[in-house]
Amino acid sequence: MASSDRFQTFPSKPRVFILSDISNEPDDAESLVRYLLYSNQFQTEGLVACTSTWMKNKVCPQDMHKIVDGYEKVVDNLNAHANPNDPFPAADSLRSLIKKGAESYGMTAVGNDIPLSEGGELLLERVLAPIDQPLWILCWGGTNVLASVLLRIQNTHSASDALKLRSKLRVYTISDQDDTGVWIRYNYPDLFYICSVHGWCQYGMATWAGIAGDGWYGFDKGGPDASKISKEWIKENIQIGPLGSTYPDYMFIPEGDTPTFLYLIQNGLGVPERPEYGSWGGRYIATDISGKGTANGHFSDTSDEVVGLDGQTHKSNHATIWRWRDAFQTDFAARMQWSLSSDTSKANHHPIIVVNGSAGLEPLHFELEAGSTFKLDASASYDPDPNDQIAFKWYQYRDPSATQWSVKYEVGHLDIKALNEAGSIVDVTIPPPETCCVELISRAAVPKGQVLHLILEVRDNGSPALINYRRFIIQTTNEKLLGGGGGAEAIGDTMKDVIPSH
Ligand SMILES: [Ca+2]
Ligand SMILES: [Ca+2]
Repeated sequence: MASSDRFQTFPSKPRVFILSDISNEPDDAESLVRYLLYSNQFQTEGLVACTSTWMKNKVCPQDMHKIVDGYEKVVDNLNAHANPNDPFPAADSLRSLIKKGAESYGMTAVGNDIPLSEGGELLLERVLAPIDQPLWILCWGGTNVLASVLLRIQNTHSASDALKLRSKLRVYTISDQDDTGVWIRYNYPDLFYICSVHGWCQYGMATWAGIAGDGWYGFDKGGPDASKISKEWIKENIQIGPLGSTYPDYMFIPEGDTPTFLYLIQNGLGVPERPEYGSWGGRYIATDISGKGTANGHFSDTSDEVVGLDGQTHKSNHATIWRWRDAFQTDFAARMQWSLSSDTSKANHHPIIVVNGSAGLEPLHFELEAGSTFKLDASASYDPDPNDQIAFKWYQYRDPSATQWSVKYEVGHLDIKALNEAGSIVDVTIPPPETCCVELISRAAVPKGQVLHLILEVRDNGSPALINYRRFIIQTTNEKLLGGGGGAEAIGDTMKDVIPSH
């Protein structure tokens, strides 16, 4: 039997505040069910029912309560599968965070003389709390609760204090679902704001649709595997037990809002402060690179190149999410099993990755000279389930290193060589300077070149099989300024011998 103190720990928990237009259609309820199965790795600070263009004049906090009632029946079971250091929150503590947002649409709830809703008051309190850790505001519907609080802060603080308060906020919105999204981006361009921006209601364009929208919206045909988002799979694996039975059947697509917290899940893959690094919640990139850096501002769509189910390479913003679908659906199903029984021998638990003596989930950073070789040793990794074996897969995640659309012309290759049969120890060779440490157009050698991303994926053989990740972020260096030459002043001249002519 697994000993619970060997289960994954979460020493730091992102602060999360959810704004949800729950019950405009079933999908927010579905997302909340999944969220609660991860709630021991978050510090939940608000669950606010809000409006959107799909439900303009009412809010439905009572439907959050129904799901928390289901959660209450399983929380003891869930705790049997959690490390004792990181228990799931009590149902009553979650209930106390459920509030109503404004019961009106968009900007009609935002103005100097318009009082804050009770959800707005709670959000304001959490923004003003003297805590340095960022507050993640996950927007599953309209954003007028957030807009009203930002305006209140502007009206009651000096410009510099308001800016400082905003600098603690991290927003991930599921497109614009009312007229306050564009107002927020226009008035507060400093706000860290992840959002696919596209024509009004053109949701098939949005990155988040990659969670499950390929069939409904008709993108990336043949690429994503739809087997684990079918109604049958969901019925069998998710709609089970007291919590799972609160998961409604989907109408359009399941869980369009879920990428907001898939992005924050602590599995070693994502780095929340860096949307361009990619995670289960997708990959986004700064819209404005004028020098504000990556700490704030708007992050919008980018793409990944992924080999799909059909064996073809698909390149799209949606692929930044659907590439992980098998893993995040399997993870969801495994956690729903936790809700059914406190017997740890009847469920699977995540492998724990230990690399070069480091057992956390945070990325490991290296500065390594172009052309050099270094060793990574993950052989101390283990699985807390006594009978599980673990397998190691190392790969370069190339897309986050590219500054241009053409990953294949731009990003150097890491050479990865297994040193033992298990594949738990590898030698990694950094590409030569001419491919990772020269400026794109001038081809001048630079002392610090590309940042390369290496992922270790450790999978167990439990049922269903679970994955944890570790990310290695490698700043390439070029002390002797080697490898330069052959550039020009214009990109076309530089690339003319590289790009095949037609
Ligand atoms: Ca929603
Ligand atoms: Ca296991």
